[in-house]
Amino acid sequence: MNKSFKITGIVIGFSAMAFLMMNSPGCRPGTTRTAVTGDAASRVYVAPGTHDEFYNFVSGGFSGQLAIYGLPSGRLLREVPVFSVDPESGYGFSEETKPMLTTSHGFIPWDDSHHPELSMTNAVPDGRWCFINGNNTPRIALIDLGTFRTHSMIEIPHSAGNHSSPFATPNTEYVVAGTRFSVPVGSEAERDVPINTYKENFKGSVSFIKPEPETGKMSIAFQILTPPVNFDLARTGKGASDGWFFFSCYNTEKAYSLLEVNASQRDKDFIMAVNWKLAEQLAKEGKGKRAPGKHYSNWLNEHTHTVESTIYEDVLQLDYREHPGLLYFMPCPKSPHGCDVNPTGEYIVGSGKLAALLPVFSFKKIQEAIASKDFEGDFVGIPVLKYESVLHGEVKKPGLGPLHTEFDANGNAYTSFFVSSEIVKWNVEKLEVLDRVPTYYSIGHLMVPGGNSAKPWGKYVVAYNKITKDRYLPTGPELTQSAQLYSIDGDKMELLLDFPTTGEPHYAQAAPADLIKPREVKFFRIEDNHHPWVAKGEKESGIERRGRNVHIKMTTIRSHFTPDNVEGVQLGDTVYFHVTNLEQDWDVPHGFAIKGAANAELLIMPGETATLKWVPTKVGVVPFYCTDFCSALHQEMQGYLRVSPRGSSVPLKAYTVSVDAEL
Ligand SMILES: [Cu+2]
Repeated sequence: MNKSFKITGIVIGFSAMAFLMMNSPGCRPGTTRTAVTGDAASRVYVAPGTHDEFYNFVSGGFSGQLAIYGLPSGRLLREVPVFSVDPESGYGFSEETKPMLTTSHGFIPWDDSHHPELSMTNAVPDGRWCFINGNNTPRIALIDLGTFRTHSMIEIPHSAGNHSSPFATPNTEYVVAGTRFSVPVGSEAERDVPINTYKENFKGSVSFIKPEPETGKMSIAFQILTPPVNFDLARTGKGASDGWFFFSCYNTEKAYSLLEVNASQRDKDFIMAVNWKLAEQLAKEGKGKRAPGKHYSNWLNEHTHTVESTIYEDVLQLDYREHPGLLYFMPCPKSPHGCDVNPTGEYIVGSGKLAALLPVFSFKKIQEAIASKDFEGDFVGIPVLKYESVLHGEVKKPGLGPLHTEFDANGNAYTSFFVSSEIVKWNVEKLEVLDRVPTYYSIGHLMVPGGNSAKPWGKYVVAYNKITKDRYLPTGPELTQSAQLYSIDGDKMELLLDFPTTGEPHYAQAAPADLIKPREVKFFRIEDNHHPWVAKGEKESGIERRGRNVHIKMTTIRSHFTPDNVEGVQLGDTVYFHVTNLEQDWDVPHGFAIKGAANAELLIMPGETATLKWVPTKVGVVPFYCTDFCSALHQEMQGYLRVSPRGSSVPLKAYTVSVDAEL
């Protein structure tokens, strides 16, 4: 594979780098043919009827969702709706799910999701939950891997652009949220300030979110306001560095306009080290202050199948200026993106996306430098450790535009290079480059199964790419984005497979199927359904008028609704269809849709109750039907609802007519 350009042995200036960053994708070879070894197909082939080895949890980027693929096949298994409404499942449209997307700004139907993070036990993914960040209206969501549903979501006050998120501590004590944009925080008067007072009035923040181990409900344990920098990514310490957290920061120039240039002036930005065990202790000792900051914590009650919201009015804040030892800065060249901790926890790799080298920091040296106050000064009151004192070493000339690093279990690191479009394998201890493979085209994050954990499963590295150009059949002005699977079993990486993705595959994690499969919920037990409008059998179905609201308790089972005839609804009424799926078998959802609904369908899982709100707009008889092909008589699964003029004397009734009675 010839590379179309190669720059080695020179330090390129910013403008040249910017030029490359803009233009490199177009410089990729203009062919879809790639050197793939002869047996690549057999190594990704998953025979019909057999399962993939890994689940791959891939962010949808600006789709706001989480997509689930099998590896090594690259087959799309499911798209889990998280931050964006989903008409397919009724997520964000049913009355039960609307509260999940409710925030202090009101109902928000979309977000931009970037980084899936599996919950961990002893710094290894445990297969229970997958977290993901909402970037735009700062939130973190928790997806239950028993149901593959969004189970809880928390809003983060005093944050703007929740990019550096949601990375978990070794036993999922916390997931973090570092703000991408610093903003003025505090009272209205403190927030309504000229933008050019950035240096004086703007603040960054990092928040530590606590998921309750039993329920998955989330709350903000504590928050630290920081100098006005932009946080990009983060990783927890583990093993040797357990108790610490590392955040990459850029814009230490404190620019507030034309960041492309103005935030790229300094040779080095920072990685911020947070002693989170100290912060936790300070919080427990009551050393923080509660600051106003309204935010929602939303949680799916599996017994009522309904999302409940808790509204918090304030948040516990710790002031780093009052608590020396909480935060330290390590200089890191240059606009660091990735900030990744190796499996032992001893080494922290900074990936400065405008840097021509990869610095590797030693946690032991960081601790020694802190103990001996080996500082080169401070940045807005936070001690800055001396670069040379905390450095394990630098990987020289690894490639251009390093972004993100993951690890295997054999002491090797894999770093993505956006500008030179490649994955580079290198040895962490020796800092030697071992191998490099091209990607098509511009790789962002990469992922090794378990590659951020204490025990990587390895086997593959997957590139999550932007800008695919000619890899797939064209689809109009926008082409699909893409992932690429490489084997890392041997000394040399080998490209095995390209697969297209939904949305932007920003980042991903993967875990063995055996860790997830035994957890799967097959159906919800009808006895455990405590929805206020549940009908646990057809006899409990019915209809009730409460003023202008009409509530219909309806059941579904193959292949009919009970009731399926409704009369007495009038124009001006609002009708609530509370539909309980009575099935108690795996994979038998029923759907519900009614003509003219300004809404999506309901897709109701076995044993679940869901509610569709409908406001009729015309007099007449309106059909409703099941949308999910459920049996040979699915087409017969239907009903009628009669709408009469307002004030009509038609009595309200709901019924089903048996064969004997009429036909
Ligand atoms: Cu059906």
